[in-house]
Amino acid sequence: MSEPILRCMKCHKEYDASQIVYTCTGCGALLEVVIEPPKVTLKEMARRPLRVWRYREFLPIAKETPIISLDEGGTQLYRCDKLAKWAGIRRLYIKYEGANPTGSFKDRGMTLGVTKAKSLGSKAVACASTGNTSASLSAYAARAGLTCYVILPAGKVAMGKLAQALMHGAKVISVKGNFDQALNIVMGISTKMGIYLLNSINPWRLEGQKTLAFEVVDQLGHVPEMVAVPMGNCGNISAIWKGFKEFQDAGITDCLPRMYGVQAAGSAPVVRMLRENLSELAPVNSPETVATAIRIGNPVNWPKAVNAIKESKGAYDAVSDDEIVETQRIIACLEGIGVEPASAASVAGVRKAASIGAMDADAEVVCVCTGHLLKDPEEVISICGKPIEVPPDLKAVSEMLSPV
Ligand code: AN7
Repeated sequence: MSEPILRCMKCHKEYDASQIVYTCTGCGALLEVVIEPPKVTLKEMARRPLRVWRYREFLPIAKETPIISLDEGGTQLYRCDKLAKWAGIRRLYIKYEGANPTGSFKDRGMTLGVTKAKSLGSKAVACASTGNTSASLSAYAARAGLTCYVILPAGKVAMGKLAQALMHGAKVISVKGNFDQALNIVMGISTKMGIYLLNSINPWRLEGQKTLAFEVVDQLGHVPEMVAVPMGNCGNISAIWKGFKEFQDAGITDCLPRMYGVQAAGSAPVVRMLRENLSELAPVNSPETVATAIRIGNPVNWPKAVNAIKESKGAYDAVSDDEIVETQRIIACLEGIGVEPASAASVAGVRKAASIGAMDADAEVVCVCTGHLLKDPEEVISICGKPIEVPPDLKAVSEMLSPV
């Protein structure tokens, strides 16, 4: 089997796997990992537990490399009949990425990315983050014994995520700017200071994230018609699409889903680009949304996401903060599944598409719910309010209850 390589999406320049490079040194475009489709069946891989590393033949890490892992992946795929009815479609599943070790899908990427960093001999890793990337990277860096630097947009990172980065021992630096500015800074620093960069511009990280597609095929027993994904920096939708394509290339599946990318209305440059048929992304300079995870105005992976949506004959839309918050609450109350606001965007997008006739009522959709409810407790209190306080006696409490 040939070794995995990196290839430029635009000029096709190739790099071998030992080079530390994030974008094409020739033309500046994004790089993609290219692997030879492995000859392995689902059944053979099913001897291993349902986790990211079940699919190791598809993961571009040499067999002898020590893996840095927290047993990520293997997240639940919940069938949600009440939610499907609410959204106006036949069948809806939630792929619950909040069940990962640090509470988001980022862990799938970080097991790959930090394993790679360690195998390349890096001593320090860094990222800019709206929160979850930093929470995940700091945990995996701790496990690997690497120094970790995270650059955050000041005041715009949910408390749970910040708590994680701090407790796992990362050096946390807040900049008085937004995520896009933080990412520019960390990209400059990592090249200059030899610190390994683990934002989703790093194509190795996305290799871990593609396993979500593999798991869905394993859990559902077939390829779903549509996969709805919230988009921020646009790495995840690209990675998931790559996963579905690789399963098809390897002969494991014989069809592909449509990819549905959903952004928050105040932070929707990719949706605007596609809607207005622009040839380049027009960044949003001051992105705003309650879903701080996807408060990103200049997503670096937009070319990959646009490819995923176009190649899959998929769809795209933006949802308002009100729709996001309402959907988050509905998912929690109807199905018992706690997700953070950005995660609810995928389900809100499905409901919107069904209501305007952009999605077949007969569709079967997998919604990727990317992060856990507990990530952003302040948002919860701001929408649900604080609990009612009463004196500590039976009468006062029973007055609050309705008789059954
Ligand atoms: C819960 O942590 O970008 O489109 O710096 O945390 O792959 O960026 C988070 C992104 C969706 C968007 N849902 O994924 C970060 C960061 C949640 C997220 C996204 C994020 P991408």
